[in-house]
Amino acid sequence: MKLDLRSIKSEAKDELEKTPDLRSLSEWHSKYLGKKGVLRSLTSDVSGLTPEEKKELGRGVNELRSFLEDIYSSSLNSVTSIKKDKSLENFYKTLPGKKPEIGHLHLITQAIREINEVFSKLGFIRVRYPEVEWDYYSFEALNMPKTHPARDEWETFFIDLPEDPKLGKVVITPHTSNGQIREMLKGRLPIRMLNISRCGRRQSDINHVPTFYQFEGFVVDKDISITHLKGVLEYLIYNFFGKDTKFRLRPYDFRFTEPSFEVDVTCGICGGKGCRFCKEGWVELGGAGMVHPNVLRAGGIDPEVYSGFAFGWGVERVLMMRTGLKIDDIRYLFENNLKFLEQF
Ligand code: FA5
Repeated sequence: MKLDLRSIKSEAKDELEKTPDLRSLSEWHSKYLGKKGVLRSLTSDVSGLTPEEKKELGRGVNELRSFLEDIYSSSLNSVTSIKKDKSLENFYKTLPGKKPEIGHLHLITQAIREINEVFSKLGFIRVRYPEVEWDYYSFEALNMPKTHPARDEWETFFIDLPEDPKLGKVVITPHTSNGQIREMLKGRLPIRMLNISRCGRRQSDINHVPTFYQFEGFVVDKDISITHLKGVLEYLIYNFFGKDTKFRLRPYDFRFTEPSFEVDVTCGICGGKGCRFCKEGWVELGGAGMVHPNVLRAGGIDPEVYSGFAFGWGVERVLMMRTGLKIDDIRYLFENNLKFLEQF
């Protein structure tokens, strides 16, 4: 038995010296020290031994176990420390680290925040109304009955949901003017509303995208006149584009305002010379006008006592016309291409 233990000891030691890595070390450990290992097998059947022989075997096996455990743990240490050293081989202490990339707000979010700030100085309060809306709020209550040809111009996305007998179909709101009706129905006067929202239309070209943002200003009070509207529009243009920017009001026909205008500014991409985006030097930012009496009535307000003005402009167009940002295709703002967005 003594001989047996001695040969196991030297065999195990030789084998351990040939274990280069963690995997073979662990195999060695199971072979000698594991539950079904060599040491266990030595004491598995001691029935034929005298008490004296059992004692001697027990002592010998314990000594061998502590020897094997010692050499195992020092081999384990040297294998893992070799590993550590290897990982340090390519580590240059003086090499500058890589900075984590930090993103920034999307250009449109930045523009929305800025628009909100400019308006808040005039006392406008930002509100949010549904982007998925009933036909009634987007068209019908805005003096645009179902059969009116003007409704075709909006190229609306209709949602495949059951119609409501009173409110009609479900649509992706094609403009922020739905907010006019919803704001009036709250029953609080006077109104100074700023509704910024995502809108949708079946359009895509150099100056139209299917998903875009509008901001709608809506004021209702006693004695509101067109001079108030003009004053606010001027304030906006000078704040967004600077005092030298030229703008013009073109008469237009919106069903919910009377009189109505479209507002153009000189193109910020070409400085008004004419380019692929503006064609003739002017860019339309949005519509404006005095609130139609029928719209006030739909909102439960007496047009004999109150009057108001409204305007709805495209956030993307305003952003594009700011001098310095030579973005000449609105679709860039919508595509989320990082190579484009990282430039700003
Ligand atoms: C309207 O949407 C009216 N609701 C504006 C209004 C409000 C008039 C209140 C009177 C009173 P229009 O369809 O012209 O009007 O759109 C206004 C602006 O939204 C456009 O000038 C443009 O800046 C932006 N816009 C419209 N469609 C798109 C589109 N598909 N992609 C990007 N911007 C768009």
